[in-house]
Amino acid sequence: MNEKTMTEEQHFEQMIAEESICINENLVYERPETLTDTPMHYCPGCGHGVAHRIIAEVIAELGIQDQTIGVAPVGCSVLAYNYLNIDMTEAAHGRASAVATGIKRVLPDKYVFSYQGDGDLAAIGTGETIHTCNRGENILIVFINNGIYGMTGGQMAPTTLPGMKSTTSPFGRDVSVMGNPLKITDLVAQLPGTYYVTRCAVNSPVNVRKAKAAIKKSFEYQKEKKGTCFVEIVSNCPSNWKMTPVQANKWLEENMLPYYPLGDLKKPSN
Ligand SMILES: Cc1ncc(C[n+]2csc(CCOP(=O)(O)OP(=O)(O)O)c2C)c(N)n1
Ligand code: SF4
Repeated sequence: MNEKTMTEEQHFEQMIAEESICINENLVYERPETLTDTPMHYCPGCGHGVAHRIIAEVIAELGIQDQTIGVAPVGCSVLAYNYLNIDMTEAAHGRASAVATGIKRVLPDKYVFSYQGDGDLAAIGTGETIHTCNRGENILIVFINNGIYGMTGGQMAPTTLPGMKSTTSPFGRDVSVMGNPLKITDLVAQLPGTYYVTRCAVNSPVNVRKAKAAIKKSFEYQKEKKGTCFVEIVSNCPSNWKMTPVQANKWLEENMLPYYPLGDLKKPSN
């Protein structure tokens, strides 16, 4: 039967058989091939899952699945390699940017990124973070700032807000005793090796879209060998903040964002 003699219905069936159209005409959302078909272990509403998703979408959209290598941290996202369907390795706590440095130097044509929480990146890994950025390693560092040590039960992190309760600051962070929160993103923006430094969030659809755009730009800059790109993603930890996901995102907006304002901290001039 040729196309001219087919009924509309037969033509439609043939298109489905040839997979030239999608069976669900209303499909607006599907799992990119860069995410494995694995249920994530994250608590309901946790920002880690959203951050994984946007990284995966960017890698799929840029068509660099076979050319990308990720470095997972120690922290709640220790199993990131189970979810991102790309080459990934694990680093000891805090050392992800050093491991990413090694990978990028050996395989300079690969797209390399580290994915790190605030305890990982801004406490135990402070030295690696600063020196990686100062050297201007041509990698992307994704920094998930949820203001707390999530995996180990909610201890105070360098990013914990003044007055914020954690298991090790049960009456709230007293800066006169416990020191000030460390705005490490502001710090690395001052270093000559960083090319693009920005702060995003994943608490609302518009912020998720902006965070995705920042990650995409960073991979594009990496292709142009511009130096270190650093994307902070202000995230939540409903479990250790002891809130529902909705409360956590509201709290993030009202408390985290005034302290960690969103936007570019270092923007390429061209
Ligand atoms: C060398 C070493 N020190 C301490 C720990 C314990 N530890 C595991 S995860 C973690 C904190 C992780 O917090 P963060 O990086 O903020 O990530 P989150 O879990 O909040 O995503 C700590 C202290 C460890 N695994 N290894
Ligand atoms: S403990 Fe916090 S950071 Fe960890 S998965 Fe649960 S909500 Fe996410």
